[in-house]
Amino acid sequence: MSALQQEFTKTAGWIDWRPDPSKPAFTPPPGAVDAHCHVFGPGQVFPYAPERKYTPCDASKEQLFALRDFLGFSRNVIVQATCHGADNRALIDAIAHSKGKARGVATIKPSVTDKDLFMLDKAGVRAVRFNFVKRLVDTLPREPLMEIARRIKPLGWHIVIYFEAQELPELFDFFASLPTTVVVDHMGRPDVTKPVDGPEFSLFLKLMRDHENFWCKATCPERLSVEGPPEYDDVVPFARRVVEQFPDRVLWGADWPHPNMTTHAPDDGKLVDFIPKIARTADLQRRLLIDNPMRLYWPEEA
Ligand code: 0GY
Repeated sequence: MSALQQEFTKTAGWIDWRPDPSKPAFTPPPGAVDAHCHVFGPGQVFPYAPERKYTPCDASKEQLFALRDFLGFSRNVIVQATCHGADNRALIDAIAHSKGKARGVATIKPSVTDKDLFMLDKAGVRAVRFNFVKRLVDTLPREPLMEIARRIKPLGWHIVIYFEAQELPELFDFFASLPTTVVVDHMGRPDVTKPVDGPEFSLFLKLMRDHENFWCKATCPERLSVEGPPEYDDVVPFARRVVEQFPDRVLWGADWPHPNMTTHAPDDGKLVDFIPKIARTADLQRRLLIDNPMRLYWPEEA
């Protein structure tokens, strides 16, 4: 197989995103932000990173914006996925074509220059992502990450961290020492077969409770659920807990195009219908979908 063919061969077992989501029964309030989604390639225009651990199927900005409109959202926060490494061109291109309706979370290397940071900021990036999920990235040394944290702080950016619950005890002190606002992807990926009041999720809640600079995304029932679609009910107690305990520090996102799904292709309409189950009042929904993401990503309009 040639190098070019390899570039476009999707990882075995990977399920494509659904082109035909259902129309959600829940109507997001006007101005709602989908604060966790990705763009992939297209690989012919924005090649995937040589160091990637998986090759996705393409998921373009046009497809993302069409989904945004179909689901009833107004804005996107596009998060750099590991398959693009620290090459943020697809992300920047998507933001540039969003008519101000998208902002981004980039991945950067310690070698990034001040000029690069300035350009990323101008382009609409408002955060960096540190990924600690071992199947997705090689282990990241802490000191260079802390150096990146120090350098992005003056820009007013925050840090998005992605890790799995079993890694939190080891990472806790490092996370607590980060000097900016920190947003945790997918509630720190709890094992939802364990009790919501058990030691594992309690440690995550402690991180949120003791450190007011911590926020989290009440996202990804499709990844965390053991019961599976369409209800993902086993994830509800976890997501409801963070939404109700930290109503001003939670975000929601669809996670389209759902990288690395091997069990099922999530129906994005059903994922939107998860929102009223975890945010049970109009007030909680407004904070989750509008007030909080606007404060973080469009503070000049919030
Ligand atoms: C997600 C999930 C995943 C992948 C990435 O950057 C990535 O490659 O984020 C995952 O496989 O859990 O929701 O962003």
